[in-house]
Amino acid sequence: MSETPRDWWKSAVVYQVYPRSFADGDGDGVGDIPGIRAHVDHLAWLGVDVVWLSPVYRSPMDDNGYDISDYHDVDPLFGTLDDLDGLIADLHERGIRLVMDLVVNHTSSSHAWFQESRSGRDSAKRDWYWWRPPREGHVGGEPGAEPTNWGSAFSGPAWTYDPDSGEYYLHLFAPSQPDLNWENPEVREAVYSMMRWWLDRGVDGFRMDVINMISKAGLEDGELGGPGGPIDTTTHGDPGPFVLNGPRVHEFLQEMHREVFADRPAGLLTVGETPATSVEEARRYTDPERREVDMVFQFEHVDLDSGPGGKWDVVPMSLLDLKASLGRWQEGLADVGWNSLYLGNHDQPRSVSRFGDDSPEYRAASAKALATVLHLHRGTPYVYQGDEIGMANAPLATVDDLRDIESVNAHRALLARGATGEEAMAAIRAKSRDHARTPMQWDADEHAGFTTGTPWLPANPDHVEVNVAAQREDPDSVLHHYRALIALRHDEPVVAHGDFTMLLPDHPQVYAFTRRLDDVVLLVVANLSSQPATARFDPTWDDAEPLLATTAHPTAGTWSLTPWETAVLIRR
Ligand code: TEU
Repeated sequence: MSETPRDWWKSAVVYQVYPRSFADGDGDGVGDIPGIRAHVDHLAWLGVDVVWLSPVYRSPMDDNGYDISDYHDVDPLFGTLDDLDGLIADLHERGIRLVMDLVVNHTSSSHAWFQESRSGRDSAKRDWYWWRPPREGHVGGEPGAEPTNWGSAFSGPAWTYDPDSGEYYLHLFAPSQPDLNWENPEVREAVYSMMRWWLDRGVDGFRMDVINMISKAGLEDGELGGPGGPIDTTTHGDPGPFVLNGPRVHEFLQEMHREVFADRPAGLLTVGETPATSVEEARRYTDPERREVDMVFQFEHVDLDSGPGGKWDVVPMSLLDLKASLGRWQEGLADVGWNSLYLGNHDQPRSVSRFGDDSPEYRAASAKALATVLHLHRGTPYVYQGDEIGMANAPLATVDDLRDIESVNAHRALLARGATGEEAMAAIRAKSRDHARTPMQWDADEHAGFTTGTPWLPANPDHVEVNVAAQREDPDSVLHHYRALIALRHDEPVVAHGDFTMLLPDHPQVYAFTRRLDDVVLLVVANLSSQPATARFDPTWDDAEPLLATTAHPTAGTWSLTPWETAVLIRR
């Protein structure tokens, strides 16, 4: 791999595996590493270059593995370190790299570091986490005694009281996810040494969970009543300004690069998950000269359907907003920096339900149209498991259908705020992370071929129609379309390296753009609506070479597009 170009990931496509829901090898109803190994040929057939594996480390699983209690072992639910070595070898044999999830803003409260830290105020690791006395004039444990008014992303306060030592610890997520104190150099060295251990073991990089939260600007009360994302700011202050993109975050990432990556050959990938990050900030994170990370996950387009009340205040999103947002990111990172391209992941509803039309009539067409638009942007596309067959949202009829800690807690908080049961479920149904976590649909069998046991979350009933086995047989399927898009990125340098120009920014139905590299120009046109659309483009495109089973035929520059129809043309 020593001859790999430094920016190899520009022509790569990443596939995200959420291990709990991908494939179950041992029949206990939970996906595992042997299950993934049984399906690596699916990934190779699809043609992806990299697998990002969501956490498989030892964990109490309060947040499905994003609460890690041992960074150096695999949780028995998912298998063993040997299984993981086997998976790395299986993938490498097929030319696919493996990127691990790195969750180091916080650990699990069961991690030995935290156990030691909480053992008393004199503990040698006390300062590895954020411990603070109760607010002045208050008695610890009483409401309002928290050191700041911050809310946590999973409802309730961001501080939990420890009666034994009389102090609170900070957790921006669940109480079982205490935040590490990156100000302490011992913490940073422990993280870097763990990362080196994994690279030495053969992994090819990291997707860094909420890495823009590791530097805290100060512990002061946050604003009440503002947007606050997942935080209920009617009851708690917004920690955002104090914890997002904090004063030392770039210094820490540069240090990490020096300590972990600088001396290793090209071929590794670093991607930072960075909620609430602006284009300007993203340029700083991904400017190759600065040596921080290769690319970021930004959140602007997945927050467009959040109203003034935050994540659960669901508002309609227009295609014009989506184009304006993604277009601004294309422009902002045109000359410096690099973006990850995604419409869904394990934290988001299914993209075909949210941005497309998941009715039987348009599910396949809209899944293909969204994929076409996304994959042909400038940036590195991420395929979330199941998106390649157009998997849709789960029914989620009642609160009993929810499993995710965020959804379960948000449901309770919405009721406490005065929402009716149906109002609360409507918000959850629009945004729940559980939608993305139903079992991968391999075939039409009872549990979609995911498990021989009872799945931890039921398979979406639509798996009898929507599954990998059926789509492999159908050259016109969503699955074959994804495969063709991935191949196109590998084969046509303009897709990876060309510049980007948005066309028709004010067209309410059509998403269109060109990509250009030297003399090669690609035109992408997509009707992202369930009604017919017309659009006009330069008539010189009339006779251009069609790619990707394009069927639309323009006449003198005028295009008539059926619902969700796309066209991709190339001129050389
Ligand atoms: O997510 C961080 C994040 O900002 C959100 O996407 C998160 O899901 C939040 O609840 C939005 O409402 C990362 C992981 O991807 C997520 O699965 C973890 O739960 C979270 O960090 C904590 O580790």
